[in-house]
Amino acid sequence: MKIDIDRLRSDLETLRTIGRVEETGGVSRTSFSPADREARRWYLERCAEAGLVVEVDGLGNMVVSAKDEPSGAKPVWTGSHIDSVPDGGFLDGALGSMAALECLRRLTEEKVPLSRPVRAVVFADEEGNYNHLLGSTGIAKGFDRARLEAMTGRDGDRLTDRFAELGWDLDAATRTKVEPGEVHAFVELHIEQGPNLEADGFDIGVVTSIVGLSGGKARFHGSADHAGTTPMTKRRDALLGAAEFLTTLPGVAASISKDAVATCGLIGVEPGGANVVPGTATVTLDFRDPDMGRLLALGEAIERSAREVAARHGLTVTWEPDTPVAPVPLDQGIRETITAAAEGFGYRHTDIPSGAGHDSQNMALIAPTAMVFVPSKNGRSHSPAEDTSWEDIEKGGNVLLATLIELASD
Ligand code: HGY
Ligand code: MN
Ligand code: MN
Ligand code: MN
Repeated sequence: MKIDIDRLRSDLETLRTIGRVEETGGVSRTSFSPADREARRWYLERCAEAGLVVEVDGLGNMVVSAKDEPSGAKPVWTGSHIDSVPDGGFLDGALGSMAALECLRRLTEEKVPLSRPVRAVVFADEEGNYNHLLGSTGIAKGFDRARLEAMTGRDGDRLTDRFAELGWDLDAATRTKVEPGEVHAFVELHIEQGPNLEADGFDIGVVTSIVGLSGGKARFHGSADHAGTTPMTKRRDALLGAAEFLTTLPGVAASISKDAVATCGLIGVEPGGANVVPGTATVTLDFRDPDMGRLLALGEAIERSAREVAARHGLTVTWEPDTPVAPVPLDQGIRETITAAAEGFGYRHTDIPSGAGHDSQNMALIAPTAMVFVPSKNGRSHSPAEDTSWEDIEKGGNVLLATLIELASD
């Protein structure tokens, strides 16, 4: 049995128009933005058209079921996210979300006899406008009210204000946790977002493990002063300190491991005027390593470097760490099921680790979890240049469908 690639393609091409950036051809659907909300409404309509039932939890995670699903047995979940980074690509998350829906439609229309329900899921705020992997963290670990109230987005807006606009109840957002054992298995289809599958001519990647990731904000505090009258020797320029700190990051990462990476993707300067010496500079950090011990060491080394540089510049620094998301090995049994599915179709496959973060690493905390990758053209992602051939998308969808049938048949 195969997916309907024309229908999946049409869905992906329609979703691509929601939040489309005309100048670049990219997609801006940061979570809970007007574009993301429109995409959610569109997704709900697609589910309704297919006669499927959607449950939305307090964080906006959407879980889709068939009306006449088998009762009693724990469900198999599959899915991804439809939010995007600013000016990102049209496949990151969208592929796994729409392929999940396509698989559920195929299983329903073919009335495939299964012993377990298969459910399609769309996780909220995977890209971390407010919190990296927000929705799946809510499912795997849950959030308390204080954590949610403290969350701000890239525009400095508060998550609680977004929820108020949507009419969503913050208490419900603290009740999203799913207990281990409630989900029988989870599988996510995703683009590789790196160059390896394409370079080596593979159709399918069977993901072995997902990188550990963490982050935080370093806030440098100096003194806001007049840009014309304050001598260079008398300044406490917060941005100069932050800038020097950022130049230490490649060395700090290299001191931890060859796989460690650290990125600053957002800088905020206050008060923020061309003729004002910056009083405060805030830099975001995203850092990753495949090993948990090294990930924690990387966070400590980054904080140490920020403090050393701040001291040299006569600044103080406050470090606001994110909660680290541990690296996870993916489930051996499901990996074998995916491999067998790829072989059944005659697709070239290989085992591959993931350097990107995914909701799967949270799902792995509560259910046996695995991932299927398809090649990314030139390895590009988090960019409008992100692309994958429709042939490869079809292959990924077929492998996902065969894997779900197998997992829901035991
Ligand atoms: O940032 C990431 O790794 C992912 O795309 N959320
Ligand atoms: Mn992404
Ligand atoms: Mn993604
Ligand atoms: Mn003046």
